[in-house]
Amino acid sequence: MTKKVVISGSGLWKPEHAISNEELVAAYNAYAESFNRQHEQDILSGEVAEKPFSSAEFIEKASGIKSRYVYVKEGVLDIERMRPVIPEREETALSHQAEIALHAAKKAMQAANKTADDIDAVIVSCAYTQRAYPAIAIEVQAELGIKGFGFDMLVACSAATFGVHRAYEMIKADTAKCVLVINPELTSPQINFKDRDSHFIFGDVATAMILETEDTATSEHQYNILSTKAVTSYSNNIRSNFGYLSRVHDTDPYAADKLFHQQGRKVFKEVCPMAIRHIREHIERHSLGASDIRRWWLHQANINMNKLICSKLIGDDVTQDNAPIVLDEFANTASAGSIIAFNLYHEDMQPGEYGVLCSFGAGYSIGSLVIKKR
Ligand code: CO8
Repeated sequence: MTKKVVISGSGLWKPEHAISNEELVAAYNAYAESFNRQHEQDILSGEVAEKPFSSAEFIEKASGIKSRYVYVKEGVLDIERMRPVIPEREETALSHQAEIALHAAKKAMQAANKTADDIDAVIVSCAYTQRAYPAIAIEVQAELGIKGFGFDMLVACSAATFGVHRAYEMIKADTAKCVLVINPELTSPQINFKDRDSHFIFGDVATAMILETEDTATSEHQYNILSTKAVTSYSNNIRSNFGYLSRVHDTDPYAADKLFHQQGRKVFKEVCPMAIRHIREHIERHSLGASDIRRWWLHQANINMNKLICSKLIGDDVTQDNAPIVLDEFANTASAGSIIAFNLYHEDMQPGEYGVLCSFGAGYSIGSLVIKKR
């Protein structure tokens, strides 16, 4: 008998610190002013490019972002530093990323009515892990007292959906019965706060989901996963060159190319049509049209991308109710955006209603799930 796999709970953890556009722009502009003053002669001779100023109005209009959460605020707005102060912890202490992963995991377990004994696999899937090994997932597994196995995986913007895909397949294949998928998106250490074009884009957050079979699920809100769909297509337009070879390249490990950087316009133009095609093909597999979908939990990178994608799929009737936006409060949280939207906007779904969860971005990568409320 084919097992029906359900999402039986989700969890969202947000840091206690937030930075508004106004605060961020004030710090960046003070930094730019100071930089330009210090390099006045080189700027005049054309050897150094003048730092342009940022604006809160531009950020909100171009991205839909008003604020972002940060794990640590100290240091980010200090123009002598422009990066958070996150002290290295002892090897025997809980790691930063495991800590935020645990916050979201516990909330998802509570929502799904699960204890550690019910879970037999942990996937930590996000844009960056703070170390290569031991896996953050295994550290989380140990902290929670879960038997079985855990592993980390990285797929940038699509890490969360691809992680849920793997959990779905593991349950289908009977290699696990109940899987905890966590997305501890600690993005702030990789943001170039000295770069006007990208300093505003990202925020920190952690999300989690529990997947299991229909026959073990007891939670109030359950969603059958009808199918998953993934595609990747190599692109250099969103990139970070920081990695374990940084030590041996003998180049500046703090250089701008070691941090997140992108060709935002190109990304916009190339990813939107890919995402529209991908979602259409996915729902058509179930003989569903856009009007059959009650809710779209889309990737949260940029409000204008979501508006464009939704208008092509749904038409004029795009609302916060059918395609929720969380960018204003959270900014782009790498892979976690669609899971945040799901977490905040799902309890009113009625049995039998369909939803689409979809991520799109770096790689390029697109991952989607068609789900149905039980
Ligand atoms: N303030 C004022 N003006 C600005 C600013 C600013 N901060 N930034 C740019 N401008 C100016 C530009 O210089 C330009 O001026 P001009 O016309 O004179 O040349 C003008 O504003 C317009 O600039 P753009 O064309 O660049 O502006 P856009 O309207 O395209 O908006 C965006 C820029 C918001 C970046 C937009 O292109 C976009 O969102 N693109 C898609 C981005 C995207 O989806 N990226 C994927 C992100 S990757 C991801 O989700 C996960 C990656 C892994 C995690 C990384 C964690 C760190």
